[in-house]
Amino acid sequence: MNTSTNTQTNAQKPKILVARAIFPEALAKLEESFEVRSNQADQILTPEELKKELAGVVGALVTGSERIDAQALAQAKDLKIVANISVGYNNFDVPAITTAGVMATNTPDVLTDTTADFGFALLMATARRITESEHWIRAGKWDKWSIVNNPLGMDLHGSTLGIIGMGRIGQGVAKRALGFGMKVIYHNRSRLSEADEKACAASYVSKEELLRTADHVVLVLPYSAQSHHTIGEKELALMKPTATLINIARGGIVDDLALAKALREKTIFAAGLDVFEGEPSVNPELLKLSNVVLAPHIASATEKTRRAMVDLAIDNLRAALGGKKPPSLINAEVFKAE
Ligand code: 8YV
Repeated sequence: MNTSTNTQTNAQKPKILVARAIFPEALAKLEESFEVRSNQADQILTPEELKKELAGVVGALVTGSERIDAQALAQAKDLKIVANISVGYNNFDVPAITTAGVMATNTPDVLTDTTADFGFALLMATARRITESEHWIRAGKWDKWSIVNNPLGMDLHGSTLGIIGMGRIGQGVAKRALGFGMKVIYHNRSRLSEADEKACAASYVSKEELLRTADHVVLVLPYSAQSHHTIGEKELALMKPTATLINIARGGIVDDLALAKALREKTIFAAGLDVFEGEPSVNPELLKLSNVVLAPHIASATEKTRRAMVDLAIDNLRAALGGKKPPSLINAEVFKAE
């Protein structure tokens, strides 16, 4: 951990924590207004270290890797805001943060299109066996063009796309599917308005119907105790043997062990995963399989979008510490206008 230099001016500056490495220019800008404890080494803090770092700061920029709960906040008596550099905030125990009187914010909107693009990239790579094909070439196995003995995939055009979780990113995936001539069905906690359904040309169906009829299933729902293992053995058994499953949501939404079994036994065709249970560890059973495309949680990872996420988190932090309502405040009840 580093503390910004120039201790003389630091004496008058509010103290903040930047729990993970961020872009140097963004850090330098923060150092103009704050005394910054920053983790440019990017080593994930242990819960004990995080608790210590949060004690004595008024604001913190964190990511999905930092769990913010009552234990982390136990000594954070001056803390006013925890700004997540992430739209998903399942790393936040929101009731505990609210009880501590701390504002919690996330980074919606700025990553919607980048994440939806990636969902589509993963879907295409999975259905058309792109990474498997590359491994095949690199292993020197491509000796001739062949009608039947080449990696044969599944079509996107003319197929049915099933989206579970139809928030901003889910709707972004649906709109992209229109350009591919796909029929879109979706399942969500609540049905979209007629106008939003029309904009995505998407029809609402039950989860069971979606799993039974979709050729490609994309998961874009937030993680919670209720969405844990939304896709397990029972749900995988409903899917077509020709179907693909794409998870750009969160690890834990899919039972990875049950998925590995379905892929191994080819009861579904293939899967594309950007997120994993217990990541960055990946279930070793998945690593043995060629019909799964693996990505290291990079759906929002373009430079432009990651910069926009950091900037929005900083806007949230500056607003909260300046007595203004942060643009993406999760627990509005904590905000008191000064
Ligand atoms: C983040 C994400 O990069 O925003 C989210 O919910 O999954 C990613 O964009 C990741 O959570 C790290 O904080």
